Amino acid sequence: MTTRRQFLVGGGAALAALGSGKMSLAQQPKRRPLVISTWNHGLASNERAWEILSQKGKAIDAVEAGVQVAEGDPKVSSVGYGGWPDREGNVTLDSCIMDETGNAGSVAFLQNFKHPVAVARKVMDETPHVMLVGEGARRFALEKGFKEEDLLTADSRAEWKKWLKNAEYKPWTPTTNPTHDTISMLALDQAGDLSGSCTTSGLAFKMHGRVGDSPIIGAALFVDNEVGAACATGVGEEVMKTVGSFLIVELMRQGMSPTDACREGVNRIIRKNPKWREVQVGYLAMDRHGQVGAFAIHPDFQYAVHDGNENLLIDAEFYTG
Ligand code: SD4
Repeated sequence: MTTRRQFLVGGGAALAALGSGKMSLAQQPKRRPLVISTWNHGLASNERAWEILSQKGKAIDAVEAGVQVAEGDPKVSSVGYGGWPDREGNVTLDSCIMDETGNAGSVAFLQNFKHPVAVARKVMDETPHVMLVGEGARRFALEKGFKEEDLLTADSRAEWKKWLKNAEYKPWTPTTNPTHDTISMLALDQAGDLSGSCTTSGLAFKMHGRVGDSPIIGAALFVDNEVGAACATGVGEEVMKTVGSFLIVELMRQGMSPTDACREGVNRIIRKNPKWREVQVGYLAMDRHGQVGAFAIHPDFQYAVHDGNENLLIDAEFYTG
């Protein structure tokens, strides 16, 4: 029988067991550097991050460079260039980044820049603020030398035209749009520092101006170097309402394993929202020792883990009632 796990690149049983949550905490190797990211486009993004981590680079540089691979790939229909547009045909981007000191930068509702995560990094490094949105974010990006470009591709325009025929809006569910996947990434570097990033074009065919969880520190991403880091993908409204990534890091602080903390993050959504069956959310977490975990509402969530020996795509555990 063909299982998703046969997509593993490399094939290490240890990493696979770790990802499945079937390995006890005591059994999990304490490793660094390490990088994890959401969905199968995480594999290529992890490779780029690894180039930096393996040369003793900083986690913050690795997570910024890593997700730019997905941002620049026109085949990834939910991030950056080639991302599916809003109802009016505009590709609008949300992104954030957070480092080991608790510094963070973020952009929301940004249009026409291929690498919003790089703009978010500049917000973090070169302004006294955390978040810039819309026109202000655009002006800032131009000042910093980023070039505007049309991010709609022939394929994403065709998808939008197809959608316009019925113009029926349903937030993404696993069965209606399995390809709609944000990239979120967490890394632990050789020095033992954690960082994370997240970047997306958001839910396809959303209302113009809609901002999801992806640029919201504490929702789609949170890093606390003393404890660990967490990140999210899926229907952002659910993640925002439960402040998912912050919750998961706080649960790890109280002693929960990364997998158990992610499971509780999902349980919060399920307990609060009677329509939880209609939405997908997936969480990833990593503690400061390099132990990782993941959990999703529905079964289709995969994540990529690179520890230098292997770069594996792993099926996350999911809610079974
Ligand atoms: C959003 N969280 O804009 C993003 C979408 C996403 O996989 O993660 N899709 O709500």
